[in-house]
Amino acid sequence: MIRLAIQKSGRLSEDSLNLIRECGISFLSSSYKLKTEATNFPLEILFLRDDDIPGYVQDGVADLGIVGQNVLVEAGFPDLEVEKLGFSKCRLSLAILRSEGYNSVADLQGKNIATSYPQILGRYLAGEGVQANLHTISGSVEIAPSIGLADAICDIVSSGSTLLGNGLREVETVFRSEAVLIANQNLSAEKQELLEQLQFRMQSVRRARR
Ligand code: PRT
Ligand code: ZN
Repeated sequence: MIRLAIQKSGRLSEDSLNLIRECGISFLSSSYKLKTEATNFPLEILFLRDDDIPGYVQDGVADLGIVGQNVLVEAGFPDLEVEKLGFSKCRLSLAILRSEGYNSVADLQGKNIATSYPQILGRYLAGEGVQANLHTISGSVEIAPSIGLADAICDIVSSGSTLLGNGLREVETVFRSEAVLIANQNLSAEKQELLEQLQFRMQSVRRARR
């Protein structure tokens, strides 16, 4: 039996469940249960907060997980990725108030930037030779500039309408993300075999969708 952690409720949940079903795996799911067992494949599914998934897979509490690369890389476990899944595509971008001028990332030198992604942003800015003050906040990052809490933000963007609605404009793409399958790095031979079967089915599903 192999154990897969997916997001309990959020932007990854439906596509994760659909992918498992399209792999021909059947299971009962109720919104109250935090785990379920497949009926026709030796798979147990755990439903968790997405932020907890990388750590659980790293520690072996779960063998496999489905999570956004943004969360995986921010958690510090990029090496757990085994398969790109092609959904939940988004980008992590820097944005400033629309009324502010902007030439290049060097303009952010010494500025206050609010973000939920201090690790990814810190590495990006270091690579650009820019020193800024990062303020880590866990949600509603987009409101920070308009209430004077920060000069800029770095947050997830997909359509861009949230930035627009908060008077912000995107000035740099810091990181591109999509959902990925992750795996513990010390799987038993038996679990490794189950992982390979799952990857084979996921690749077939993606080919059939194209
Ligand atoms: O409760 P839990 O901790 O499990 O969930 P969560 O609230 O932390 O995450 P959730 O469900 O919002 O997102 C899960 C994953 O979906 C993220 O980690 C990304 O990998 C991916 N994803 C894809 C997104 C978006 N698109 C997205 N648009 N995550 C967040 N957003 C936010 C964005 O920050 C903005 O505030 O949605 C808002 C709207 O975006 P626009 O640009 O379309 O307006
Ligand atoms: Zn989360």
